[in-house]
Formats: sequence, C-alpha cells, structure tokens
Amino acid sequence: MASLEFILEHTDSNSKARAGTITTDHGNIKTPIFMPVGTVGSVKAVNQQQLKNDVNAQIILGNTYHLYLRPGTDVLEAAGGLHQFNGWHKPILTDSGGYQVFSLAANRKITEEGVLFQSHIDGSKHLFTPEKVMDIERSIGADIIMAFDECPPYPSDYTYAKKSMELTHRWLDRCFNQIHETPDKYGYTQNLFPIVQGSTYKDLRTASSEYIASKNAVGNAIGGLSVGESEELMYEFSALCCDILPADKPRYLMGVGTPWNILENIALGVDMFDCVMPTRNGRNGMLFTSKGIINIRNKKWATDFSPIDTGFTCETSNYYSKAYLRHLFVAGEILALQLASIHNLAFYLWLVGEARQHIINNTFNNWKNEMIKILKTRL
Ligand code: PRF
Repeated sequence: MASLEFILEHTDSNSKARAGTITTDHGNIKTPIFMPVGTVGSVKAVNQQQLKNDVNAQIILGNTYHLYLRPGTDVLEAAGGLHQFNGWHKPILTDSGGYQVFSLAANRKITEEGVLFQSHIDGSKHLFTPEKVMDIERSIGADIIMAFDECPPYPSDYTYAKKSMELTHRWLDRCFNQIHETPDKYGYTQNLFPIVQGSTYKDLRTASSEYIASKNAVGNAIGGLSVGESEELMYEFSALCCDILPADKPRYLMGVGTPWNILENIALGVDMFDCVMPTRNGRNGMLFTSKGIINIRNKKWATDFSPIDTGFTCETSNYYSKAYLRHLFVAGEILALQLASIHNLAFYLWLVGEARQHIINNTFNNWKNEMIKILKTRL
C-alpha cells in the first residue's frame, strides 16, 4: 500500500504554524495533532470506543520497549499486529524504546552495537540494537515507527552530547538499512521517522537537523527536549530544528507537553505531539479545562454542580459535575481515573483542533496569546 503523505494546507500569516493532513494506510490525521499515549497498547483508563467517540483521537502511541517485554512480539504477530490485537484500527505510532530504555530499565549499558539492559518487570537481560528495534517495530505493526536513538540527559556536557548525537546518527543509518531490507509484515506501509538530537548546543542541533533532513524521510522528529531544561530553551531549540527540517514533511516534537507548550511549539512549526500529561495528571486529579487548571480534589469543588467543562463538545466533560468527579476522587473510585483521563484527552484534542481552525483563518497568533493566559489560570 502507500507511503505516508503530508499535504500542507495552510501556513499562518503571522507565525510558522501549519495546518495539514497526514495520510496513512489506516486513515488520515488532521494536523496539528496530539497523540494520546498508549504505552502497553492501552491508553490508561480509556477504552478504544471512548478514544474514538469522546476523545476524538486520530492516532495513538505505543511503546516498543513495553510491548516487546509484554505481551511480546510472538503474541503481537499471532494477532496480526497491534491494530488487530487492541482493536484500534486508526493510525498508530510506536516510539522506539530509545527513551524508555534510558528512563525505566536497570543496569543499561550503551555500546556501538546497541543498549544492554535489564527489564523493569522481571530483571531479565536484553539487547536492543537498531536492527532488533526495527524488527520489533515491524512485528508491532505501527503506521509510523520511530528510529532507535539515545536521548541524552539534561544537562549533558558538550563532549557527551556530541558523542551521543553521532551514535544516534550511526544508529539511524542502521535503522534505515534494516527497514529497507525487511518487507512490511501486514500488507500496509510502515513509515520510519528519524529523530534529531544534540542536547542544548546550537551547533549540534544544527548538525543533527541537517543530517536528519538529508535522509529525506516522510516525516521527522525532534527528540531530547522537555527533559528538564527551561521552557525558553525548549522553544529556542525547537525553533532551531523546525527551521532546518523540511517544510513539506510533518514535524513531531516528542514528549511535549503542557497545553501552552503545545500552542507555542505549533507557532514554531511543529505538527505532532504526544505526552503522558493529560492522562497521568488526570489520574492525579489535575484537569486542564477551557477556563484554566483545576485540582479537582480541592474542597472548593465539593458543591460545584456545574459540568466539568462546557467549552467544547465531549459527553463526559459536559455531563458529569465537578462535585461528582471530586467525590469519585476522594472516595478512591476507579471511575474518577476514567472520567478525568477522557476529559483531559478530549480537551487536548479540542485545543489542537481549535489551533488548526485559527491557522486556516490566519487568526492563530492572537488567539494563541490570549488562550495561553487562560490555560495557565489556576481556578
Ligand atoms: N527520543 C525518543 N522518544 C522520546 C524522546 C526522545 O528524545 C523524548 C524526549 N522528550 C520523549 N520521547 N525515542
């Protein structure tokens, strides 16, 4: 079937924000887009029907590291890939494990060959090489598969950041070789996105962006940001990468972020985002709403019987009251986790949809600046 395509529909006249459409064999994605994170093939506390009907998700994420450890590629292959296994028949993207292995696994050792690590589940030993990760991503069967990279910690000294970036580039060549040598497993096209690294050094980020651009991939990602640096630095380096990565391909900023981080990066030319924040913070009772941020566990919501959010259409957000949701949290009910996760995800998807409309209307920049003030308000 067909390779991923990106149709750039409009660029905002007052910023670098773009509206486009990504086409994949599992359907289209209107950009800018937020992708809910489904680490083990499940978006925590939200089922596939809710993702489709309430959240309005167009693409979800899975993690190679987790899916390889559990259920394993034998089960995923027997199922016919992750889409068949979890019943999500729209686009899926898999991260490569080049981030999770560094944040989760024990005793990891990086060599030219790859990364040796111990599973966070049972301590078993594994070796991830670029070739192995491509084979695993083939077995999982996502529409977009990420290259195997090293995300250096922040801060990293220049020598380490440079060595790490060069290793990521050599691993990238091996990823492309492996993908070219292995056929699609399930009859649809899997598309490899390379990842820019280079920490917070301008010359390294420039070199990495140029190297990634030279690969002429169907889409490109920016990694190694939102790892502890200031927001100003994140924006500075995201802008630097966006200005070098090709304009006619989608740009994906990995692991970002807050609602205002997303709007600021859209203004710089980013098209795709993912983050655990809406689900993870939601499970802790932090709600992002069209009026600002709510800590739903707070006593002040105990008798507020107004809906969670009426600023956009979502059955969950429009139907259940703040007081009821607070009660569910205080009582430790599992429904609390589900409602908060659905609301936050629906809010993120609404926000990027609004951004898209404002880009098309050339009203994005003013709208963004006003919206960010509201988004940061603590209610
Ligand atoms: N690399 C990969 N996945 C990631 C990152 C990265 O640098 C980040 C950094 N924000 C999040 N997820 N492969």
